Amino acid sequence: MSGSKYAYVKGYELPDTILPNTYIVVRIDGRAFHRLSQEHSFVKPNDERALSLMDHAARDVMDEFKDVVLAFGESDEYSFLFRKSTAVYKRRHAKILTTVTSLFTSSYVFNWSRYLPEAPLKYPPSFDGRIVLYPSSQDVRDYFAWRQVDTHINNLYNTTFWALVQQGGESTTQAHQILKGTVSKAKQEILFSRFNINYNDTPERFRKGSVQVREEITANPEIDETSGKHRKTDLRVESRIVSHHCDIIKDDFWIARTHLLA
Ligand code: DGT
Ligand code: MG
Ligand code: MG
Ligand code: MG
Ligand code: MG
Repeated sequence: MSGSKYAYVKGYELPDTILPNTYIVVRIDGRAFHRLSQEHSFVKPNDERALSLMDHAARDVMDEFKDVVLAFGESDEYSFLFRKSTAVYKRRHAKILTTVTSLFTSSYVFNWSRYLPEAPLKYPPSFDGRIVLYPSSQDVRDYFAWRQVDTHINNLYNTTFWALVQQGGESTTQAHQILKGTVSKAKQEILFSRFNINYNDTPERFRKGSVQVREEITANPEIDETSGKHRKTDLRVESRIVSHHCDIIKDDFWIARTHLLA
């Protein structure tokens, strides 16, 4: 085809290579999930089935994209961190973004009925996606801290809001009014004094979001008797994806997993 007189049009396709040596974060977000969650009767404020489906789709992305070392999910969004030196798709922006977004979406649809068998899909859901580049490991840590703080703020608000409505008999307007301008402490106090709910005892999945980590494990770590070292040929580094609902703001998480930002 390249020799035809039409081939010049290929020249209109512009390169879109991402800067080298920068961390690539892909964030996808459900399009109009306010409506999707209503049309399919998601449990308020958190639907464990829908969140588990998001986690499943994220793991499918990580199974295909081995350079994704970490993913964080909350609500209808997921962020994927590629290792800094990734050469996936020669770091072509559109190729990475569109493939991750469409794979996530197709897995979400493909697995829907396993997680929400009682709520058949009424129409095809979709996700938007963006790529953000971060120059330093501190930026990456701050990015994930930003998302986890967001999880906390939204969840505390939603948990208190729906407790007021579902258990407290308040109208949604009244609940909005009660919570207007309240700080975290006041919301926790409402939960405790009115509903005997200790916020810190509510599920970690809801408070902290979902963290999928690629852990590297060395298979066959046999020691050579004469040299006392691992036999190189026997060494196979394998990775597996481990799910957590843990703090990723403090240092501990990152200190225990230095390979994520290496
Ligand atoms: P967008 O992203 O601009 O297309 O619009 P939305 O509607 O997706 O808005 P967004 O992403 O800011 O907020 C997520 C929506 O999804 C929000 O309305 C609540 C809903 N949602 C997410 N997870 C759950 C859940 O577990 N339970 C319920 N009931 N709703 C959820
Ligand atoms: Mg939005
Ligand atoms: Mg959304
Ligand atoms: Mg969202
Ligand atoms: Mg092709």
